Amino acid sequence: MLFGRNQKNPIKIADKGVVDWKYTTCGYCSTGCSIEVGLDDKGNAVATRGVASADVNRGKLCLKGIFEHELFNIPGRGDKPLMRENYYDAFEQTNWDTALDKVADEIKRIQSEHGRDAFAIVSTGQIMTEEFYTLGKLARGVIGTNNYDGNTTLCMASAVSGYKRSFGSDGPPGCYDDFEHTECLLAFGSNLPEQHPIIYWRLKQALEKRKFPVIVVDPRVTMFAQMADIHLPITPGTDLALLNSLAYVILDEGLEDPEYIKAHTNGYDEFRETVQHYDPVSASKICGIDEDTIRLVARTYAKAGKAMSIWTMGINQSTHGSDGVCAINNLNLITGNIGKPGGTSLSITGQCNAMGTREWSSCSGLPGYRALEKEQDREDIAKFWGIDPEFFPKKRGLFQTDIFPAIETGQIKGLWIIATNPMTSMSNTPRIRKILEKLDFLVVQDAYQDCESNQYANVYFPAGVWAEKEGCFTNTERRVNLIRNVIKPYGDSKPDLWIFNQMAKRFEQGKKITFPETAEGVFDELRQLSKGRMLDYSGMSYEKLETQKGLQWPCTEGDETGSPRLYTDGKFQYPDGKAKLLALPFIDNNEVPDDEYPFWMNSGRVVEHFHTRTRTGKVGNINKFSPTPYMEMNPDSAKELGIVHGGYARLTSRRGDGVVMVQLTQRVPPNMVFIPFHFHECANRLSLGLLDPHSRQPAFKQCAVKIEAVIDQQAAAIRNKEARAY
Ligand SMILES: Nc1nc2c(c(=O)[nH]1)N[C@H]1C(S)=C(S)[C@@H](COP(=O)(O)OP(=O)(O)OC[C@H]3O[C@@H](n4cnc5c(=O)[nH]c(N)nc54)[C@H](O)[C@@H]3O)O[C@H]1N2
Ligand SMILES: Nc1nc2c(c(=O)[nH]1)N[C@H]1C(S)=C(S)[C@@H](COP(=O)(O)OP(=O)(O)OC[C@H]3O[C@@H](n4cnc5c(=O)[nH]c(N)nc54)[C@H](O)[C@@H]3O)O[C@H]1N2
Ligand code: SF4
Ligand SMILES: [Mo]
Repeated sequence: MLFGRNQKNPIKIADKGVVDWKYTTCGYCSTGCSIEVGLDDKGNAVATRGVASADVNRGKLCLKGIFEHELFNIPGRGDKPLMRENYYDAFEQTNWDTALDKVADEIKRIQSEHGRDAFAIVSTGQIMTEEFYTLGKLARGVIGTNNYDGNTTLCMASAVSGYKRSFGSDGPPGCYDDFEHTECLLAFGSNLPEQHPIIYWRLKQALEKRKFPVIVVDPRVTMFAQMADIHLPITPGTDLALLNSLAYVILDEGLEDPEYIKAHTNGYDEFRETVQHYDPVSASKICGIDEDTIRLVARTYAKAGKAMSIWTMGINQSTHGSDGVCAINNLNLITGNIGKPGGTSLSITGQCNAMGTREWSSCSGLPGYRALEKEQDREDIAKFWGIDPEFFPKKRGLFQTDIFPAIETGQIKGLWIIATNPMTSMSNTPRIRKILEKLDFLVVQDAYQDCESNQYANVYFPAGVWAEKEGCFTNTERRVNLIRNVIKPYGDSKPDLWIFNQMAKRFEQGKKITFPETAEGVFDELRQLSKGRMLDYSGMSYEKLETQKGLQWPCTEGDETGSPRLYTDGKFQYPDGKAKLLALPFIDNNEVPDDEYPFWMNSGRVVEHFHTRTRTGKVGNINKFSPTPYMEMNPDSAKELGIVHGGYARLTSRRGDGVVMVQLTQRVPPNMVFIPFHFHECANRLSLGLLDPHSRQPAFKQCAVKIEAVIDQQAAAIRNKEARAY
């Protein structure tokens, strides 16, 4: 007789009928995993697998990558361009020429009636670098609007701003290989196991070979916090006070690296003066971490010899996000932990190509980390594009989070949204809805026509998605990866590059500038424009990117391969080559819980979903893990309010309300709830999103709510349906 496992059927791996595997790169998060998509004999994408020889993922993929081939042909994809007079009319299908002509005419009309900047463009971190560069050329060189920005203002803006303030330039200095060398890892507001599962796997690999302390700062007991040696459950929005206090202990106990400070930094005296106010006893009252733990962490970090910090949205999405980033950089500068293996200040990026937009989209300036404010940069780009430098503005225009209020005040009349879904992803969506309704003209360019923002569009452009196109993404560690075109775009949708090129042809300026038709042709312009610069691409080619599975910039002409780290020689991008130690007083300016709204509302992500779920919400094998809007709540607080596990609750903030299912868990403290922001029905109907003064990034993670049990589940369901309809 057979027992146990012998009784079971043997595992069979389904034969998907793959006849060809094609190389590409994952299009979700910024980890940058190399993927192969399997095609059957009819050319359908039927499977995905990780590429074993890729340095980033070494054959591994996370849940989202494993099912990525399913996103091409799912409900909601845009097939034909759509048009309508008013957003409340029904859309009608049209052809590309009519839709493109209409948009070009509306842009020209709005600009001639209200000025060039009255038409705004908001893009993304999720199209190819070549597409970003082309859009920048179109926005800055052809249409000529200065109100051009991207959703990276919701995401990486604080990191960009912090790097610029500390080091004189954007550019994450470290890499994943730093885990193999470090003696201490300090992570702020990052849930690596869920949000960057393969970077986390790289960390675990390093830890298996060699033990080193892992310290996680997060108000929730995340999966990352659970594996950490020390978890610091910080009071939301107070990381800056903690960081100043770590610096206090390091200086007070003489644990700093005086030679490094002297040789490579400016501003020490003022910095020292400011951190004097953050002794551990005073700081613990602000940040909620006891003074002994602050001392222990400071000593562990400073004495490690090689220590690295990583951070993500827990830092960036805060009213002092930029200061938080600078404070992390301060910590690494005073301990001499920049540019050495295992010693770095590494911002973990978000979207697959949030880096590419920073480098090449011209959103905040001009391509290749050039600035509108610099005459030489304006002249160089104008010459390269063949236009008059006077066509460029002399300073950057509004950030995404200021563009929307400028629509409210009537300063901006028309908007083009590309590969982002602000109707779900921006804070205070009841206000965003009114703003979108107020526009004279809205065009939405998205791979999925059912994204919420499209409900307010006059014209919809159906775009190709991910491997329906060709081009590059830059990942967290500055690695430029290639996305090969695996299958042709769905229906009559078109690559974003094609759409931008067609639009350019409809403008006078567009006839002066040349627009390469292929992604590789555009890449060649990037190589030329990057030569000799910090982000040098001149040693790269598509072929080399494919054979080496990505190359890290700088990669100079003649170089066999890329460079894993920046600032290895201690020379920074400020004119005198020194980094800045910045004095950063903590100002408490958040909306905090009070008697009326007694809970913190924290928001973020879960492993199975990506952002506004236009993709993962429709992939059955992923959506099944969390198909319903829900929140994490502490069982003790739930009991007091008569709320049960699996029941429903209504949350109300000063902006709006939302109904969610309740998951009881000790992951959150009694005075906090955590809501995955993936669902349109909840998090951002409530969030406040106060802005960081430097980066203009919203504090998505801090606001106050009240909570009540919802007994009538049917009423809750109707409520959510209504919320969706808006
Ligand atoms: N599965 C999945 N992966 C993704 C994404 C996705 O949507 N789904 N999105 C990608 C993108 S664009 C991004 S930007 C990244 C985001 O990646 P992460 O930033 O790691 O993810 P979040 O869940 O937004 O936030 C991380 C943590 O910040 C904590 N936090 C909240 N407030 C504070 C605070 O005041 N201080 C500190 N120290 N921590 C705080 C939260 O409790 C949360 O656990 O993920 C990328 N990867
Ligand atoms: N409360 C709260 N809100 C948040 C956050 C939070 O932590 N809490 N996080 C913020 C962060 S970090 C981010 S990055 C934003 C993300 O916010 P969004 O950018 O609004 O989210 P996505 O769902 O990724 O939107 C991308 C859109 O592009 C489309 N798309 C995908 N690929 C392509 C393509 O190749 N071409 C075109 N044309 N379209 C494409 C998708 O269908 C989707 O509609 O959300 C922010 N909002
Ligand atoms: S870790 Fe990120 S890049 Fe890698 S497979 Fe998952 S979603 Fe894709
Ligand atoms: Mo992000």
